[in-house]
Amino acid sequence: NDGYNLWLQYQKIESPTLLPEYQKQAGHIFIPGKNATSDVIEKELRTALEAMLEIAPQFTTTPKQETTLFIGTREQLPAFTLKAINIPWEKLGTEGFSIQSINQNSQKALIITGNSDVALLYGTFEFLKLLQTQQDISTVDLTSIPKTNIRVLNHWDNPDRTVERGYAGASIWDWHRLPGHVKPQYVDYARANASIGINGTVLTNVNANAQVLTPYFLKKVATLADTFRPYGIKVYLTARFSAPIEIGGLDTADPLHPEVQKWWTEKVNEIYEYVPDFGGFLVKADSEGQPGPQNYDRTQAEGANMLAKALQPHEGIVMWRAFVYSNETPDDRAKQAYNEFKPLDGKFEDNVLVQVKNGPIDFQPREPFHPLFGAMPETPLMMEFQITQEYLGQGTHLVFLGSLFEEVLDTDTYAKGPGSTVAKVVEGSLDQHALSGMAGVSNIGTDRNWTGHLFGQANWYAFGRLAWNPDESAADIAKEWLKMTFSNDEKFIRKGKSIMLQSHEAAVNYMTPLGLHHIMGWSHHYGPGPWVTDKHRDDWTSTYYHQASEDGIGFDRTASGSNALSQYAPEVQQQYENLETCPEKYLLWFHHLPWNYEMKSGHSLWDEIALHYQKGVHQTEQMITDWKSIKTHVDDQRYQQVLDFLQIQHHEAKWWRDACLLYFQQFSQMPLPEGVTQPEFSLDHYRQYTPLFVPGI
Ligand code: BDP
Repeated sequence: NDGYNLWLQYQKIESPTLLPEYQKQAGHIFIPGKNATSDVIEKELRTALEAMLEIAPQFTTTPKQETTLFIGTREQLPAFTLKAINIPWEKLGTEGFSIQSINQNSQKALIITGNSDVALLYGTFEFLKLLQTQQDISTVDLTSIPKTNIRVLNHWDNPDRTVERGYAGASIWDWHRLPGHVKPQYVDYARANASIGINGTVLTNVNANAQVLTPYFLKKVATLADTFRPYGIKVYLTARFSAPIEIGGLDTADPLHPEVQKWWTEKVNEIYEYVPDFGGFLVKADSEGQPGPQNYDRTQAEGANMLAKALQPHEGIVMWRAFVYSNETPDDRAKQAYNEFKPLDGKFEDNVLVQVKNGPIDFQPREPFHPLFGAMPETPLMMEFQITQEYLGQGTHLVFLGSLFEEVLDTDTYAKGPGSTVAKVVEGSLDQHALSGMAGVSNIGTDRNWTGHLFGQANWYAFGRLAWNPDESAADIAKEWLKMTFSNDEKFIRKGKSIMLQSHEAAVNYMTPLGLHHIMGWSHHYGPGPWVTDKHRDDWTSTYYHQASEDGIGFDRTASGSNALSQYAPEVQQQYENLETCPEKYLLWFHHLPWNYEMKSGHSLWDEIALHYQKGVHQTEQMITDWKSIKTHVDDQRYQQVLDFLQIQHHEAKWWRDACLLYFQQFSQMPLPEGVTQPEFSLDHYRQYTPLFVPGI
């Protein structure tokens, strides 16, 4: 088992009580629909039920005496089933579904229903999950409605098939052979995404050039869109702001110039000829060298609205990124996106979502939430999480991101008083937005197991589940994923969960404890680099962020420093600026403190930092012990890969600890506290060591 089947393993149900029950329930299936999506439903059921229950289910388009599973919309279900169920049809919208069991002819029947074919597909995957996780299906009554409407993967895939920050091989989009050849992997990609409710995919990198908008590519894009459509997945593309110049032959890309507007309108119309249900554009503008409206002294809203208007007749949307910052702006990088976007609240067209990274810097192991969440009530804000682990051990370290996502979503912005969580902003419920969404920067590549690290699959899974319902718990998601991917055995689940649920904290401990951030190796971001300094961009160096010197460590973002804190609601400000109430996990994000500052534990700050690094190392050791203890529940191939990677992770956790402590010790001039292992090598050794490989490729 190389992991290709992800969480859709459909392992044989061994339980002597559940197996006959499931066999009885799923043996005769009514699916009246005859279209591409109902074909997909039928195919998935055949595959899954044959593998799990060793039966070949009988399908029918007219209800029969022996039918025990009914899959249809309100219009399609037979009248006697409709009478027996109680469905909130209005609330389901187009994607929500219900599964209910009824008594019918002295036997149990299960009804899977919703208002669209795709809702039925989602319901079918949920039904299969009930079997995969070995639930009692004798009395099911569940309704599930997505809380966000745009749930998309962002592929940072380039036309040449390299993947920006990709650690699982090359891009799965084989542009060269498209549209001629549709790889079976595209279908499995769509299945996997549909099974967790993802309904869109941005095929191209935010830094991609404008070629993706030319007919040569659009033909290929159309084939992918055709492949994904039955699964309810729309395609989106990145739009390089200067495309009118680069592929349109104009001499400007000024969003207020009529020629430019005309060019985009025609380009959009052309795209819809290839892809009639094209989703829209994702745009990175005025950031890290990408062109944007600033080049013409226009605002981000003027840039976004120009594209939005071109898309409006087709009901397309614009996802306009808030990741705008510049090293030429003297202000703290953490403040720049807010400064740029906050004044534009209410100025965006209705079909624009502003896509905001979870934290104000850049996908660090831990960041406080981005201050824009809650600060732009008139604008739908879309969450951007990074599933690919750029700053989190990439394709090698086991870090379950469900915990990170949950931590951010659960945080209270206090924008409208207590309870104004980031999740509510993202769902649109806080400010009553019709449009809402979540984006995840994909970790998928051509590796047989898709994500490099097998547990990277769990991060893709967790993203989908949280995009559907941002209030879901990471622990529940971990449990579900473990059951579907490996085993339902209780001991396995207990240990597996313990590995997953401590893994994020472990990585924070051995990389960037207590609010430290951006101290990774230059450019590749793998491994420690607290010494990185004196580069062409100050805001990409480590010394900019940790500010370590003899007098202490940490970035002062209170009023005595950059005052980034002022961008949060007063309740958050007060909590974080006061050393008594600032959560220690954010301490050095907001405060610059002396090495001997006394922590709540009674330790000095220096000792506490050192002990956190040590703890992180210890946690990786524990993860290995836990994994070894569940060997018998995992097939050899997947067991060994995870074990090897855990051992590398443990080794590298020590590398992080030793390099960072030796570096910071130059300033603290304090000895390592008891319990912290003395580094094996000198600081010079660590400084000279740079990975020469591209991790994971
Ligand atoms: C940073 C990455 C860079 C991306 C950028 C972005 O280092 O490769 O292009 O984010 O989000 O994390 O645009």
